[in-house]
Amino acid sequence: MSHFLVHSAATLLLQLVAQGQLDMEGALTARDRVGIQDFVLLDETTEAAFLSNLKKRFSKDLIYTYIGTLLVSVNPYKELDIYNKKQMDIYMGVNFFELPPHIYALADNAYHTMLTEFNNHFILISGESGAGKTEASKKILQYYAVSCPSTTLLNTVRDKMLMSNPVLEAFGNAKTLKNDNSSRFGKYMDIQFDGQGDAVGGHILNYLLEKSRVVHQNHGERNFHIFYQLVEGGSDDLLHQLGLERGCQHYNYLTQNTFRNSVFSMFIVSNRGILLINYNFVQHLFEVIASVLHLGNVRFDSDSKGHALLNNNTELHWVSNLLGVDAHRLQEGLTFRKIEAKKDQVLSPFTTDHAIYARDALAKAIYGQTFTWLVNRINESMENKDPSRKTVIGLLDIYGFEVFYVNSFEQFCINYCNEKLQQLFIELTLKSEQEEYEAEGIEWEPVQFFNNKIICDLIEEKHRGIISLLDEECLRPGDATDLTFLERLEEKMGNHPHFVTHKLADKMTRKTLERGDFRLLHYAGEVTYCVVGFLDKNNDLLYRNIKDLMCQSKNDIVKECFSSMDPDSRRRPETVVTQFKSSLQKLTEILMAKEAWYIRCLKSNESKQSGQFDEALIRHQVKYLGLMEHLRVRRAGFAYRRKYDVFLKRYKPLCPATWPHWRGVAADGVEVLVQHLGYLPDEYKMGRTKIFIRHPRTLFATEDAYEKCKHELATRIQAKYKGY
Ligand code: AOV
Ligand code: MG
Repeated sequence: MSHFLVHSAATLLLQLVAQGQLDMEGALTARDRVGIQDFVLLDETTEAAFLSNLKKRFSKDLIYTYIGTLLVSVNPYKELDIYNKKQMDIYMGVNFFELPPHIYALADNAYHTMLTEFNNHFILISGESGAGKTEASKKILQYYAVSCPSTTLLNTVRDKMLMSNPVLEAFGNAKTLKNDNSSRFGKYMDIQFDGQGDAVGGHILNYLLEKSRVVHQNHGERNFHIFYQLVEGGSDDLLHQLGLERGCQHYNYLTQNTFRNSVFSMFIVSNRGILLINYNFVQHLFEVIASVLHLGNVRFDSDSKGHALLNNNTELHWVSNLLGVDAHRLQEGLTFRKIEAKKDQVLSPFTTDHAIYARDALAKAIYGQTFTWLVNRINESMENKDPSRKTVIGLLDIYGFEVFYVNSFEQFCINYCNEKLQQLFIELTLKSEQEEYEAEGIEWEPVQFFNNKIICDLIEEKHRGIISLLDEECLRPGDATDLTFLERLEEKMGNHPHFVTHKLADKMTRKTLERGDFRLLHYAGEVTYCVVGFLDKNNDLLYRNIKDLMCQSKNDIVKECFSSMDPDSRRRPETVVTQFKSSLQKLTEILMAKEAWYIRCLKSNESKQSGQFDEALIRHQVKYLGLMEHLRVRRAGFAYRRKYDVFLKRYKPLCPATWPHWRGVAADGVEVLVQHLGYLPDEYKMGRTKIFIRHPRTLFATEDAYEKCKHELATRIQAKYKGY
C-alpha cells in the first residue's frame, strides 16, 4: 500500500471517530450518544431528522454542528467550558473534520486557507436577534489574538483589537426585549495578517447606529450601556465634575437599571493607552455623555402664544458648560429657528413640541457623531503601518432580524439589512453554486429554494422600491407626512405578494392591520411596521443654527465631529436610508471579493433560558435560513473545486507520472494524478475547467500526503548535502 493510502486510512478512521460514527474503544457506534457532527452524513435529509440531531447534541451541550464547512451554532444561554487556551491549542492547525465541530475549527480553517492560498476571506455570522452572533465574533477574534504566531512588538495590535470590543459594545449595545446585550449598530471588522500569519492591523466599518434609542426606549428596554455605566459606576469626583447624580432615575433619557453595570469609566481610563486615546479625549468623552443626559432633562413651558420657553436654566448651563458653547446661543438654538430671508436672518419661535424635537435631534446627533469618532480613533490605533503583503479575514456581526410589538423605521432598516445578507448567502451558496455545476457540465438535479431577491427589490429597487418612495416623500416640499407616505406605498405596492396594506390584511393573512401600519412578509417572517416617524427619522434634520454652534464647541470631540459633518452646506444631505443602502451595497462588494465562511446562529428559546430547546422556534429558523436547502446542495454537491492547473501545480509531486513536469493538457494530468492517489469514481467529477471533489476529507487527505511528501523531499535534500 502506498504511503498516502496508509495515511489517508488513518485520517479517515480519525474522522469517523470525530464524526461520531466510531468509538475510540472499539467499533461501538457513538451516533446515539452525541448525534452526527456533520449533517451531510445524516441518513435522511428530512427536517425532522435535522431537528432531532440538533436537539440530541444540544442536550449534551454540543452547540456546534457542521453542514460541510458551514457551522451551525445553537445559543446555549450558559457558559460552556470550551473556550480557553487549551481548546485553542487543540484546534490549531488541525484538519477541519478531524475534531468535533467548533468555532475555533472554522476560524483556524479560514486562517490556514488564507495563508496557503494567500487570498482574502470573510466570515458571515448571521441569525436573528439574540442568536449569538456577537458572542461568536468575539470568540473568533480571541482565537486569532491568542493563537496566531506573535512577536512582542505586534502583540499590541491584538490587544487593541480585543480592547475595541468592550468599548464599542458600551457605546453601541443596549438591552432590548430580545437580547440583554443587543448590537444596535452593524460592524464589519477586517483583521489584517502578514505573510507569516501575524495579525498586523485591523479596521472597522460601522453601520447605522440606532440613534433614536438615545432619546427614547420602548417599555422594558434600555438606553446604551455607557450611560448606566457612567451614572452607576463613575466615581463621586467624576460625577460631581460632570454635574451628574448617581442613579439613572434622575435622567429622563434613562429607564430601568437592572442589568450589566460594569465599571465603564475605569475601563476606558485604564485602557486608553492601548487605544491611543489621550486623557483629554477621555475627559471629553465623559463630557459628551453627560451633556446628553443633561439635555434630556432640559424642559420647556409654553408662553401665552404657545411658544416654547425654557423651564429652568440649570440643566442648560450644564450642557453649555460641558460642551463649551455659549449658553445664550444654545438656548436660542433650542427655542428658535433661524430663517434666512433674502439677506436678513429672522428668528422664528418654536412650539414646545418643536423645541423638544430640536433638543432630541441635538442629543442624537452628538451621540451618533461621537460613536463614529470613537470608531475612527480605534481604527487609527489599529492601523497597519506596513500595508505591503497583507491578507485579511473579515468578520461581519450585524444586528439580527427583529420583530417587536411595535416596529418602526429602525426595525425596517435592520430587517432590510438582514434581507441583504440572506440574499448574499443565497447568491453565494445556493444560486451560483448550482449555476457553476451547469456551466461546468456536471450532471445536476437542481435543488429548489426560496430566493428573497423579490423582497430586496420591493425595498430597494430604484424609483419603485419602498426606499425610493420614502425618499420622494421626504424631499417633497409641502404637505408630505407619514400618512401620505403610506398612501403612496399602498398605491404602488398594493399588489406585491410580500406587501400587505390594512385594506388587504384581512383577506390575505386574516390578521387586521391598524391604519398607519403596513406589513412586509420578510424571508424570516412577517413584520408590521408603524409609519409614524418614518419621515423625520429618514430626514434626520438638525437645525442649522445648532449645527453652527456645535462647530464652535470647546469640546474637541464635538468640534471635530460637527465640523466634518456634510461640508457642503448648500447641498441637502442624503437621507438616512439612502446612505444605509449605499453602505450595504459597498459592503456586499467588499464581501463578494473574498472567500466566504458561514456561521448560522440559532436562538434556542425566547426566554433566554439555558437548557431549553424550543423546537417550533428552531424549526422556523432552520426553515428561513435555508439550512435544509443548503444541506441538500452540499450532500449532492461537491465540497471543493479547483482549476485543473492550480490543482496539478500543487499536487504533482505525489505522482511519478506528473512529477516534475506534466507535458500534456492539465485536465489529463489531473486525471492521471487522482487515479494514482486512488480517488474513487464517485468521489470526484471532471468539469470543463475544474476538478470537483465531493468530500472535504478527500482533499484533506491529499493535502496531508502533500505535506508529508514535501517534508520527505526536504529531508532527502538535507541528507544529500550532509553527504558532501
Ligand atoms: P446576537 O448578537 O446574535 O443578537 P449575542 O451574541 O449578543 O446575540 O447573544 C445573546 C446572549 O446569548 C449573550 O449575551 C449570551 O448571554 C448568550 N450567548 C450567545 N452565544 C453564547 C455562547 N456561545 N455561549 C454562552 N452564551 C452565549 V443582536 O446583537 O440582538 O442581533 O442585534
Ligand atoms: Mg449582536
